[in-house]
Amino acid sequence: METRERTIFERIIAREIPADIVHETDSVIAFRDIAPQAPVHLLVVPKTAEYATVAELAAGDPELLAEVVATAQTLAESHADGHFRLVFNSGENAGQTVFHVHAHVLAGGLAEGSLA
Ligand code: DGP
Repeated sequence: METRERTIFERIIAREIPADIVHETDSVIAFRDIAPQAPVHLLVVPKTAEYATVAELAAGDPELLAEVVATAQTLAESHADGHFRLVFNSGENAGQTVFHVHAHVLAGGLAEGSLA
């Protein structure tokens, strides 16, 4: 496995820095984004640091990707009306800043908003 720099999400998972954690299992954690872009903006993060992008996760552990998606649905139901946008930024030029795969779950009245 390629050695990667330790990211902020590993430090949140290890409880080295605080986060508003809303859900956790053995394999995934979810917490509120520090800079919300929607009324509900959660991040769903696989605990393993092995995958930087969603494509790597899909290739390496499709069941874990399915758990991330199912978690997004569950959280959209508990935090909003069950409707949500799921965003995976992949690569610097797409706005990815944390290279530990994570899903942005955006919810809470987005119907009038743009996709950007
Ligand atoms: P991305 O740009 O797709 O890599 O998303 C990274 C997100 O992580 C960004 O929306 C802001 C969020 N974020 C960065 N640092 C922290 C932090 O320390 N705590 C929390 N809760 N969110 C963070």
